[in-house]
Amino acid sequence: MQRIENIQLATMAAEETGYGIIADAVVIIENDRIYWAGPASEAPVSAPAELIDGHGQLLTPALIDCHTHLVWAGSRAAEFAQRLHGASYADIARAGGGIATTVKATRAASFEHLLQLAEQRAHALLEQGVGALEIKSGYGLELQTERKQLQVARELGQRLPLTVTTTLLAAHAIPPEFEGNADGYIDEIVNNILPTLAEEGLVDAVDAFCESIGFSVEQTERVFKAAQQLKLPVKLHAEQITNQQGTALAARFQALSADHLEQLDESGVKAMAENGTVAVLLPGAFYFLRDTQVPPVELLRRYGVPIALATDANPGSSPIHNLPLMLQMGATLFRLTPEECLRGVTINAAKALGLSKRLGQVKTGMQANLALWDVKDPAELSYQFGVNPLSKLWLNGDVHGHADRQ
Ligand code: DI6
Ligand code: FE
Repeated sequence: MQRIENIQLATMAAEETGYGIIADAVVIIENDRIYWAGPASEAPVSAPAELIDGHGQLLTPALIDCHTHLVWAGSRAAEFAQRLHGASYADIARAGGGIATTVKATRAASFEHLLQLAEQRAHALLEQGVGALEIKSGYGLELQTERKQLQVARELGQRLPLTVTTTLLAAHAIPPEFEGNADGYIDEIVNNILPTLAEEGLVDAVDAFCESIGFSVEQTERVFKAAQQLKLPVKLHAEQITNQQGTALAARFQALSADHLEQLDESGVKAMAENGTVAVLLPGAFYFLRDTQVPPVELLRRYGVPIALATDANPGSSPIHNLPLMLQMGATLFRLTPEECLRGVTINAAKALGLSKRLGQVKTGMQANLALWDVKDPAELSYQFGVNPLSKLWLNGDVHGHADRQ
């Protein structure tokens, strides 16, 4: 047992808003679980435990990055330079670059090389206090490479103390083999790629890119129906560049989340609220693509849609492996409050992954994924950027990484 004392605790357990602060708290860890968490004055006398003095620092759930494309090879720096000469993200995609560039490099890369690249990125997140992350495929666009990406994701979850969930994003772009035949590729996904990889236990959720430069609502629906038959939850890249009404479709399939959402309208927000779909906002992609249309945060608030924040770490639209930066960008670019930002990478991120029974809050019975921060006010986590305030990280009850600064 470990007994953490002398801490300010942000349980993040309040249902609607806020941090769920307990000014002088105790948290008791037994093996990989939280045995007890609450005010020091009510703490049980525990069995002999290792005492940890938190020195008045802030304890929160370990952070969760609920939308990443971490497994990829190659570089898109040259395309970034093209964008600086005036080409748009969509122009580059239409000219055969963009996602297709990364698909070529990822198909050619060995499992070991992909693993090495992804491990470096995941390790960077771990050092920032991230304890769980979602990893999407989508740079293979054929069975073998989609499998390779998901296997790398699973292997990362074995090698590192991170909780990794996998999402099949085969419907990310049309592969060269199916050029001009998007429906043929959707056939291949629903008849072969999805059932095969689901059978192999590699798929925790299914995603698609519903967009003018991606897949139509009808094509997305076919993928969702196939996922539903396999009893897999869905999520969607929706209303990022144009409004395709993909969010309403996702909500109809009780999607865990709809992500990006810059172009989302009120009917989509309403559909999300009615179906418990989380809004995953991705300020890194908004920033890197120099988008100007901010997601409808006020509407999301008004309808009570839970908001999560994630890196969208990927080589094309968000080459950013930094979740704390997303808190600051969530606040500066989307005007989220610091409470909303922290909820966005804890309780609401857990909801977006379907893991809210285990992760994202500090309460009895949850996985002991905890982060201790050398800050007094939790708003510091959305305010300062560039100095790492993490002083201790527990994952599954074990202390990890980072220098212990106490
Ligand atoms: N939307 C995004 O922002 C990423 N994928 C997607 O569907 C971008 C992926 C890339 O450009 O490589
Ligand atoms: Fe994405």
